[in-house]
Amino acid sequence: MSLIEIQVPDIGDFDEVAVIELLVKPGDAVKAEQSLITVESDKASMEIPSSAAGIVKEIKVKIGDKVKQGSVVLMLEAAGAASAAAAPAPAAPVLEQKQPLAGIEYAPSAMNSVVSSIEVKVPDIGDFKDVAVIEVFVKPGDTIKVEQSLITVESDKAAMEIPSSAAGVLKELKVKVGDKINIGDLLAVLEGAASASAPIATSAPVSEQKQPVVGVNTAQSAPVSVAPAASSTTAHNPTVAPSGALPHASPSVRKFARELGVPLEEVKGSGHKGRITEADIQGFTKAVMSGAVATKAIAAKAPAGGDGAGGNANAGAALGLIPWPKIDFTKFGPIERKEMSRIKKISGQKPDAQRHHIPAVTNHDDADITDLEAFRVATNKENEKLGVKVTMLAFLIKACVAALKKFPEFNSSLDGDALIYKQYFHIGFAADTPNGLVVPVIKDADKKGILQISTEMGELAKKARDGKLTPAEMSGACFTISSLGGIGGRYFTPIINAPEVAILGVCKSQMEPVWDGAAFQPRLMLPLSLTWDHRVIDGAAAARFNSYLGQILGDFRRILL
Ligand code: CAO
Repeated sequence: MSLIEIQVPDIGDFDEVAVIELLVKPGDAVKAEQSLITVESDKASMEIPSSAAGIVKEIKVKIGDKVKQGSVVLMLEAAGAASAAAAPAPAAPVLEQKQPLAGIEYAPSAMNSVVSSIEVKVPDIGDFKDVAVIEVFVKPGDTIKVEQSLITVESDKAAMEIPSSAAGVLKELKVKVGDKINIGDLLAVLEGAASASAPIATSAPVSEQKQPVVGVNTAQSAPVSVAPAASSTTAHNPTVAPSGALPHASPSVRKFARELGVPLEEVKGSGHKGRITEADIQGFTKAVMSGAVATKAIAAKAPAGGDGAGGNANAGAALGLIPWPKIDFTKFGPIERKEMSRIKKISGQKPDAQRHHIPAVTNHDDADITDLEAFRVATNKENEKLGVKVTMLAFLIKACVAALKKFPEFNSSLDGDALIYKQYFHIGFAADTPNGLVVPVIKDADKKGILQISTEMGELAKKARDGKLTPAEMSGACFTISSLGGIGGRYFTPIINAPEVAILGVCKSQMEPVWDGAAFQPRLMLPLSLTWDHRVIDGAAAARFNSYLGQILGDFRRILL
């Protein structure tokens, strides 16, 4: 009997992985290749097997310890000469013993022709918890490519396809339609030929893995599209068609429908809980082509029988409103009917409903930004070579953070009879994109300077225009600013982006004569429109908030006070 050290083998590129589980204890008899501990990096978790058989004498690590290749895991009393002979040199890599480690796909050099089991886990899907699986694209036996979509999940904010982080043959699918999943959950086990590729982390590589494809723009992408907190008890069940009758379909089915010009809301879904499948789109298209079915657009153009109704005649019925009038506009002249983009539909319908839930009031005011604008222009001149352009909106974000700090109820949300006061300062800004309105969020704006905010705004606005914002980038705002300053107008009434309780609308600044007590002076005045939820904020507080904003914008040094 000899005492041998069992060490951490070659675990690829992972330095200093944390021990998260001890699978054996002193006195246990272990076999060669039996798992001893589980370690986890930010990319993968893996079990470390024993390189020899014997009795565990002493465990040299504990949960939370960081280990790396060569670290001693435990002392083993080797079972007989044969095993002792099989005991590896201290750095004996498990890989050389052809022991696949769960969660890692090995480099060809390490595994030769060994087939490994690869765990595919749910990657970073933003803040979304317990999202429902609504569609499964693959079945056991399928050959899966890296990045191939495996399933679609849907939260109340977005539908997204979850891609595979590895290639291989699908051995086992661990989820089914209706399951709720979270980041890190095991999705599938692939059997990957070791010759496939260099090591690929398969355990939810948050930053390294391609973002899941966001197929449906999020509810929060529109400044007013999130259900108000008061109605959160009737939260959207992702597997049931929402009452607004928005069709349920995966991003790829939506894309397919868009390519064919099929109005999704007119297709009857045959999938789980009425979900529209690709076959439904094909069937609908065939039916239209054969004349068996007419789309609403076709019906509207028909000389007789078509009512040409715009909008949903029943919309608003749930709110007790009179139905939208059905009008045949063709009676008055030529028309063209065009489907609205998905974002427009969301950002149009939900604010409408929300206006009826929230007693919203708007205060208008002006801020004298003469000096601030001069400072902004000078800053941009100085920073020309940095390539960062500072716009008024960056100053507004900073000014709003100061006002939110001074008036915390503006940084709250209703939760039944209670108010949730947020101690973080994430500011959303409405961005106009070719597909409609979205609201990217500058996170922790209180901790960032004007230049950093400007840089982030530029990046987020570009992603918004390219339709590449992730759900996480559109979530979590405390307060939203909707700036039409680059376009024009004087004042408007922005609609609150619930569950936020206020929103600032900003229009184009212009030179105005302002009385200074002795004479009129030309001053650059910025119109501010603050809409607030009267259940949380009262008129006096709103006037103070606006006036404080004006003071800061009038003299930005006040932000330091
Ligand atoms: N007064 C006068 N000029 C202003 C201004 C203001 N309040 N705000 C911006 N400008 C100027 C900028 O300085 C810039 O001028 P130069 O090109 O000469 O430097 C120009 O207008 C364009 O600015 P911008 O719009 O590109 O930049 P921004 O930071 O002000 O706004 C963004 C960025 C993404 C918010 C904006 O492009 C946008 O999409 N706005 C629309 C938001 C919207 O649709 N709101 C309505 C929501 S409710 O339906």
